[in-house]
Amino acid sequence: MQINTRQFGNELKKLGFDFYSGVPCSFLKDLINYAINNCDYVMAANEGDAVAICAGAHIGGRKSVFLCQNSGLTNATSPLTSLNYTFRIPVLGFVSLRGEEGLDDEPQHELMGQITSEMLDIMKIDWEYLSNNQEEAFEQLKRANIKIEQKKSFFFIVRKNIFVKEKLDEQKLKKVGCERELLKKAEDSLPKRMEVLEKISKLTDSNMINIATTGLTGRELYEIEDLPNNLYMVGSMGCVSSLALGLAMTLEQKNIIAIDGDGAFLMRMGSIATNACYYPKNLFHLLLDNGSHESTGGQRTVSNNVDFVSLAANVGYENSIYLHSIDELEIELMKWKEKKGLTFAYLKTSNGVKENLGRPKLKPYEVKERLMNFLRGEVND
Ligand SMILES: Cc1ncc(C[n+]2csc(CCOP(=O)(O)OP(=O)(O)O)c2C)c(N)n1
Repeated sequence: MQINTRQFGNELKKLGFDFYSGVPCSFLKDLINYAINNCDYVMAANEGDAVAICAGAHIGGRKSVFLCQNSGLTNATSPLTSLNYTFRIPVLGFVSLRGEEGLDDEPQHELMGQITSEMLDIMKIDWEYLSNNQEEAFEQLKRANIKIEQKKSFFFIVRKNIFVKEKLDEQKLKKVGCERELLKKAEDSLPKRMEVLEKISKLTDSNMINIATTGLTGRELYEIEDLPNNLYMVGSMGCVSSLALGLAMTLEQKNIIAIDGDGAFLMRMGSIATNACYYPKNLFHLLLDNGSHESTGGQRTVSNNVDFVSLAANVGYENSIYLHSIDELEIELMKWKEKKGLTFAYLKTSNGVKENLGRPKLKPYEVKERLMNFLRGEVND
């Protein structure tokens, strides 16, 4: 028996799931093809990015589906454990079961075939094997939806040959290119990260949402002013712009600011190609480069040879700008609010942290709930 992929996808749609992100697996290709043909589907560079994109879409009010091969589940563990779990952000997952015992499969899938369900158990994610009986599978979807409504992630493990063939329509990905690239032309003024964040906080209006990367950036933004339109992404290092992408795609009227660090940016650099490919015009991606992992003791990152502005320009960010000072940041941010366009802005900063820097008193999920209420217009700043 097999599931009619189109009817299954439509059933998911009826339950509200129409935003997908993932990295393909041949066992899931028909469901992925359905999603690409009929829903919003973001082709992520890495499964971890996909999880964060889905999380952003959830915060923006969409019900999202994550798809991956079981080999890719390993790439997704950081955001599943330190973003979804920590922030109580549910995602409906479909993970294939390559390497299932008894299946003649490739050697690289052997171990994952044995531990896929255990990995989900360890991550405290509820799961079921997806039935190949369509009626049963629809019932499973209903049960999964209840979990999602309860803000708990739920995964289906998908064996071989479950889905009926669904052809892939021609994919139209727009060729994007950088229209405005501004390279370094003066000395860097090297402000402290806290000074930059103070400026951003001052410029924040009720249409702007600030998402701060892992570590000191979030703590400092919190310390400056704990706004309901801030999110401090305490874990899932490297996922800030992916989460911001999901949010920007679902809330096109809001201005989303992703505040990144060089260590975090380098950890998931493939994500910038995805950001550029979907070119949300309401995303401003700011990279504060202090050349180090300051949050963990100031160890050097490998950013010193990287030309980030050219990099972002070459993957297709519409604007890629070298900032030399906080004043330039203000000018560019104000300009962007008027003109929009996916923007990468780069500012070198110097190290130095305030003594007794606080940590958010609210729990991460409370910060997220507050942001979601804010977005629904239920909280005023
Ligand atoms: C996946 C993962 N690896 C490592 C860490 C530990 N960690 C937290 S913050 C941080 C440094 C981040 O560096 P950067 O993005 O440059 O920001 P900075 O600390 O300099 O502000 C590290 C390594 C983590 N939270 N998650």
